[in-house]
Amino acid sequence: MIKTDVIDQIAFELFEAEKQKKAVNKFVDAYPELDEALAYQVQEHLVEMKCKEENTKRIGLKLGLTSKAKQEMMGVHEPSYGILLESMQLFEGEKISLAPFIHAKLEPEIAFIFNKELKGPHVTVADVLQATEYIAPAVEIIDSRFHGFKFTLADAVADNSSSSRFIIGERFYSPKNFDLKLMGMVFKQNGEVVATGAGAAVMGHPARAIAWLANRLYKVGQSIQPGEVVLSGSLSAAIKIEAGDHFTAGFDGLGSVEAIFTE
Ligand code: 0L1
Ligand code: MG
Repeated sequence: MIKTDVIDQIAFELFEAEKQKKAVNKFVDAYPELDEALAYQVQEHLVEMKCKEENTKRIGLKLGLTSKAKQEMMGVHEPSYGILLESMQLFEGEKISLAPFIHAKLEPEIAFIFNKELKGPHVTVADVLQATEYIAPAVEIIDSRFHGFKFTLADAVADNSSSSRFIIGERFYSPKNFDLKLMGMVFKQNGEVVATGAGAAVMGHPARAIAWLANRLYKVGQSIQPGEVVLSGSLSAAIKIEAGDHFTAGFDGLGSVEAIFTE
């Protein structure tokens, strides 16, 4: 198959999998040519299709696979990124129906909101912190379109890095008063602690993940734009969501963000 056909075919299958709520098998077996570079092209095409269908637009980006444990599990040394669309943003306090998801999980993350363009190839942690207008507590709902969350890095990248929805807490803070690598996090499901973490779980420092993103985007002629939001990557393992669940993710000094789920 020629390259554009492969891109179209995989993007279409992922688009339909999400729409029909029907998981698919990973693609690398059927399409051995699916490497990371091609996967980002599939992701771009998939995002274009979603923007058209949902009449929405890009409002930021997310990082995935930012923890050492997850990278080791996948046999990779780098994180991945995905695109956040306006239609993916949910708000604290609204009850979230599980109806649109295949097998959703929740991740506690730190949201960065930028007031300047962040453009590679030499962005540092200091540059990220300088360009950050605000940080805020956040949770990401991930929902892989692959059976059992079983995929290679290229599959996950094509699937927009398993992105689905996200909620950003309502209070925003300047990053200047925090040491983000030491920021503690307590993740509760129905009042019970299900995970704890610290900022350093995200590549040693959450801003390092953002610097990686800006430098990686440079390779495809892109940058992080002023006003965009970036989700850092999870401070703990993702937790499976069940109907009726009430989650809170509390971050030292930032307060907490909650998410409530129904059938
Ligand atoms: O946000 C994430 O860390 C998810 C990245 C893609 C891999 C996965 O679904 O676990
Ligand atoms: Mg995430």
